[in-house]
Amino acid sequence: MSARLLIVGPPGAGKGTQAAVLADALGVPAISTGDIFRANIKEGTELGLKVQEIVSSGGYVPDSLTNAIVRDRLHQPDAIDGFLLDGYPRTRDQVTELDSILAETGSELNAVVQLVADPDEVVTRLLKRAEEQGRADDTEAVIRHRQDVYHEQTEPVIAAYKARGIVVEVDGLGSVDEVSERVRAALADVSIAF
Ligand code: B4P
Repeated sequence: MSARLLIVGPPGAGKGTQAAVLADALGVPAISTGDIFRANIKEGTELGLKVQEIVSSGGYVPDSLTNAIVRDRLHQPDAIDGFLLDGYPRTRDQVTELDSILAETGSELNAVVQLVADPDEVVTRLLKRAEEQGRADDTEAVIRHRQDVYHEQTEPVIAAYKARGIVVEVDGLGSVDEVSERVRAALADVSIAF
């Protein structure tokens, strides 16, 4: 089905994990700005070199760079009829940009899935991922910094979407399957069934 969705939540809430499951079930592309930055860092592209230090330290990449990437990605043919954005928008300026991109195509967001998770539990998850994947931004100090940045810059984004009445809140604790089932049920409640 065609659906235009966002998934948001604090670092480690399970966004990337649930985005993959959800996008697959909906038949839309999952677009993760974090994955795009990591791929560019790995390949040593010009963008990768620009953002490497910012991402490793847990800060946000400047809106001008991030917005341009998402604008380009959303204009690709596979995203015209629907998409699941993972980790974007993360700032108020990015919300404004996404509104403008969608207005150009006469479309709008159907829902925002907010994953909620206890801060200490997510630190545990991310430290486990650090052992498995060795991500530069998964040390405890950087994770705590990412949580602070999320609180300052991304919670206002969620408030803005709540004011529009399109946020569905989902408990992110439990097994991956349990959380997926909660996401499915929460979206069914707002008539997004799959
Ligand atoms: P992201 O890639 O979005 O990083 P994240 O917040 O850690 O989420 P991620 O998707 O990786 O982890 P998840 O919660 O799924 O961003 C990384 C960086 O890129 C940012 O810090 C910033 O520098 C930059 N960036 C990205 N977007 C940007 C934007 N819009 N503007 C500016 N800068 C931007 O999963 C975490 C772990 O939990 C996984 O290991 C997973 O296996 C595990 N897990 C998931 N569900 C679980 C469950 N139910 N139980 C147990 N473990 C679970």
